[in-house]
Amino acid sequence: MRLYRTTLGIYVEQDGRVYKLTGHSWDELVTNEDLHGLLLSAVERAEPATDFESAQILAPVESQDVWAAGVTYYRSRSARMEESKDAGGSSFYDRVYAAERPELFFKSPARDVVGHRGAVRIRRDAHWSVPEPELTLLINNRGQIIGYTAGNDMSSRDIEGENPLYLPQAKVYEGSCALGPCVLVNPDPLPSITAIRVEIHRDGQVEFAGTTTLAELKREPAVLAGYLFRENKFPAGCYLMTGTGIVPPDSFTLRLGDEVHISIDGIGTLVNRVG
Ligand code: DO4
Ligand code: MG
Repeated sequence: MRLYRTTLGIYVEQDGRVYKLTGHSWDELVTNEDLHGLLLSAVERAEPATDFESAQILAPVESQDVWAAGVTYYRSRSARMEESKDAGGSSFYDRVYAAERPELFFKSPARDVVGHRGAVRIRRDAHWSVPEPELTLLINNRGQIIGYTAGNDMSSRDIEGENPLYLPQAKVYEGSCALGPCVLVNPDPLPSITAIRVEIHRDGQVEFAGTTTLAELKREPAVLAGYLFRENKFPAGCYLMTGTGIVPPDSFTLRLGDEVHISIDGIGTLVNRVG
């Protein structure tokens, strides 16, 4: 079942039909004891909605801040070791990839999350910017993974490569985090064959395309969520991006006007223009 937050309210999609969900705020749904069960019984009682097509999709967020995991794919480890070799990156990225404790960092307050068809941004003081397509977990206030969405962890590679202490500036700025288009509500882990794809469109052509699968993700989503909830409380739940396994070649940098398409099996495609 897929859950959409829109300008006309909250909708559930099941087996190609869309139903309007009334009487619940987004935060109430995220913190419900049994969201999957609630949606199943709502869909059984409801008539298919007729106004979904005229609704504008919003970011699937009310009070959920976004955190992110890093260096969870071998491709990310190698790209970062290379970009930061003058700053000693040949050892610390390798060490965190192998360590028991994952890299976790704060990515975005709820208010700044960009939704499907919104504009993401590249920093004006960066000259090497990339999207990071990431499976993103929706975690309830009890630390349980209740759903999945597609995420874009926009990053400035020159800034993070210069010095690891610049990571927050490379990662956390206005327009740096996009989520959507919906949440796949599924209490079960996703299969390892789940594909994550990105296409970057420029002037009507595909400038870069890449793909990976969850089989390449080194850490279990539940383990990442467990580390995030150690010594932290999230009364409205939160999102956790699980890291990127797709890094464009070093010659690539995003430009204004590019369009980033991130597709994840079972979820759909998140599209954002660089504005
Ligand atoms: O350590 C830098 C950030 C890593 C990251 O965002 C990723 O691997 O996706
Ligand atoms: Mg990332």
